[in-house]
Amino acid sequence: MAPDEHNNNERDRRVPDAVFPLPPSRPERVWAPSVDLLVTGSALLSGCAGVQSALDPHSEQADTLAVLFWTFTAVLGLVWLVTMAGLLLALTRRRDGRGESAEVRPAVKRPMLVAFAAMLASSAIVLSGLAVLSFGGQRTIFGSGAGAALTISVIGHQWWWQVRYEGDGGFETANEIRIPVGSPVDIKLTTADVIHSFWIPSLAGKLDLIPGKRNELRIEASKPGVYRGQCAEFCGQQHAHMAIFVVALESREFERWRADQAAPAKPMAHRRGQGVASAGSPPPAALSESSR
Ligand SMILES: [Cu+2]
Repeated sequence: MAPDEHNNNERDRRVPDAVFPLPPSRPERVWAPSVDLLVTGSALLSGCAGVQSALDPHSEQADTLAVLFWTFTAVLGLVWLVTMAGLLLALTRRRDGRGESAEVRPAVKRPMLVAFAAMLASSAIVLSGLAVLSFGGQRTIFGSGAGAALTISVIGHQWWWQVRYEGDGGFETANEIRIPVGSPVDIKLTTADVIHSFWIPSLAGKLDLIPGKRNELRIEASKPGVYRGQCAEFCGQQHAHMAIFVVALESREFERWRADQAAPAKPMAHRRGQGVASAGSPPPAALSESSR
């Protein structure tokens, strides 16, 4: 008996098929592009709308940011396509085999110089255009000062938002800001501990809350509704739960709510049965208002 045959027989005795059965043969998976595309497309598109999306703007500031985003995406996407096409052309183009560089061939040198100058000029034009657009957008996004209908202080804490309505009859809320629709509101941002970042994607860009400093942001909702925000700077273990809701109300409804908040607190007996709001969950009253 040959040595290999002996070894095979030994292995067969030690490893019977009953102990290690062969896996059943599986039918080859057929790629279903329609299902895959549907799932991927749905996942991508779900990020383009909703209560927390920079691509679903509901204010002038967020509109400006969305326009900047789509303009940059379109222009830079086009630049990428042209660059890839040029690269592909350079890789696949046949050389004449003489091995001479462009510098020693006058017939090639001039077109190369023209192409180089065109690329340099187009890069300068594209970058300058995007820079002008970007700086122009900042004037809208960070415009503040005269004309604000309301000033609110927001103080970041680990891990909640303290909201203080300034002026006569001032009051405080937690994790919820109510504003009148169509009126500019200035928000002063400070922090009581570490760096946080205030971001309501549907209403404005993000702005950091930095210890020892005060930043200001203007928001103006163009439509009533509830807009979710999120701390956008990692600030500790519960950072992911540090949410805030902006509730945009019609002017009359806002004034009624504001007067109610500024009034002396009612005895607890009248408030029995009402829940306590916490960071990460939308205000029940606000949601019922928005679903009307
Ligand atoms: Cu945070």
